[in-house]
Amino acid sequence: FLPHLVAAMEEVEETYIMVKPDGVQRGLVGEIISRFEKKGFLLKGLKLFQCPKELAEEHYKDLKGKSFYPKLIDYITSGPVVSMAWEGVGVVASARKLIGATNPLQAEPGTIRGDLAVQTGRNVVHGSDSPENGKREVALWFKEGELCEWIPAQAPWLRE
Ligand code: IDP
Ligand code: MG
Repeated sequence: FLPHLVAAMEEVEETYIMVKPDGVQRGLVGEIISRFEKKGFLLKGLKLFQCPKELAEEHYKDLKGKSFYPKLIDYITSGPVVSMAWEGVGVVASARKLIGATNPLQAEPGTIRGDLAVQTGRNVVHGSDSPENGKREVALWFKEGELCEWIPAQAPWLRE
């Protein structure tokens, strides 16, 4: 049992990260997972998954009505995605920074989109935009029993 982890419990957030179908087709799964893994966040769930239309619509319900919405649903359901749940203090905002701006041409070099993509409609990765949406999306994409509670061996070397 690691007291320093328990002490930080209140601040712990979770985020839903997804390699979109273009990232999977382009062979970027390992590269993208690796960015979060190396940063030091905790992987709690991971699966290759063909997203049904209803789930894509629920996930992107806030964007319903946008001109690009039908194409977005087609894109997300066009092939398998890699779904991930990551946990950590400040993980939501930090993951958004690692991902970079929505438009890959505006995303900074060093970010996933800045390094690996050229167009908003093919921006390779999703990350939750708030702790509330992180919880909502992890619960939406993962069933009970698909998430692991565990303490990685490196935990004492990541947080004092
Ligand atoms: P985010 O993924 O950076 O949070 P959102 O504004 O939440 O960006 O949009 C969700 C996703 O919808 C984007 O990642 C992108 O795939 C798609 N999208 C957003 N705006 C456009 C657009 O103007 N054209 C095409 N696709 C878009
Ligand atoms: Mg968003």
